[in-house]
Amino acid sequence: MSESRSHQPSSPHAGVDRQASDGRLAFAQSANFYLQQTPRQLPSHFLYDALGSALFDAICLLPWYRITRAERQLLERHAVTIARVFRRNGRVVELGCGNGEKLAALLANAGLPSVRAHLIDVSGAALASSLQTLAALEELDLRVTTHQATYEDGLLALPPEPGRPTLVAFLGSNLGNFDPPGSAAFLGVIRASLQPRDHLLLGVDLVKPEPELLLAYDDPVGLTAAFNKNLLLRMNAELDADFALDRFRHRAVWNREASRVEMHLVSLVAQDVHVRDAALTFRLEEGETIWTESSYKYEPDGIRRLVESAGFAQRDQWIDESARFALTLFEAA
Ligand code: AVJ
Repeated sequence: MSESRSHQPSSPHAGVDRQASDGRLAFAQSANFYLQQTPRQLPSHFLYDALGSALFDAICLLPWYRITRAERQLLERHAVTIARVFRRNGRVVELGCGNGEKLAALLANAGLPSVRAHLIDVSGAALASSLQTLAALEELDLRVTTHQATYEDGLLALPPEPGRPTLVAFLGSNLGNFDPPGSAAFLGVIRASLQPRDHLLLGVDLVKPEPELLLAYDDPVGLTAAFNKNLLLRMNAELDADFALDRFRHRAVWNREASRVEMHLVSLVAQDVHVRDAALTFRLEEGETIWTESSYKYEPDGIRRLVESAGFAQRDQWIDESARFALTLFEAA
């Protein structure tokens, strides 16, 4: 399902060992499986092709989407404390680096002479912009390796370097995309990739009043709607599907019992759709939805319990009370 290939460094101070998963085949297989589930759904990492990554970057600039700015401020303020854990010859492994600005905020304020970084993202466009963002840190002797892969495949592709302190950075509330069993299991995968005394830096969005949550995921400008609908565009382009984008609308709902914001694509009419390269035809009823993302929201204590159950000990927690966002530092036990 995935193939490895190495290619030439695409930036002067980056050594690149990219593990490109075979995008289209994995996408076709997932579309076939998940679109036939009840309810119909798609894994949210498929939102991030080049256009999806660009739309997400734009969402981060919206006044209603406060995660990015709140986290950046916490990273800047506490960079020196955080960097202590990988100061001597260490490396940072970032899961879902996006445009690189989260890591740049940390490293620009950490006061380190040199560091190695492994960037893992499913989006090649995101990795390319991360390399550009990090290239601006001219003072720092930084060696970057990119891995175009899912989190799990990226972690498996890491070279074991015992003796080099490692910080896994899992920021931007990316953990929020996992359901509770999935997040516990994935934190176990992270723990298994680390040695005792390595660290995990986790940025997670907190529960807040429903109107704020809905504005963050259904913005009046329509960027989040475009981000969501781009998934249909992507299936049309890559899987020879025939979704009519004007027959769908974006919906965000706060599911209080499950503590998650859900994104859906609502079918405005009864319609038949074909996803030819996934060998799939199905009928959507009027009002039926395709569930495209969950963003789980946490309480500070819940973060501690969840991550400590996976074999970590909490060392520090910083909270932006206004945006309701938590940055937590854990040590592998
Ligand atoms: C990048 C997955 C953390 O869930 O808040 C933004 C993605 N979705 N607006 C999130 C997203 C809709 C974002 N994550």
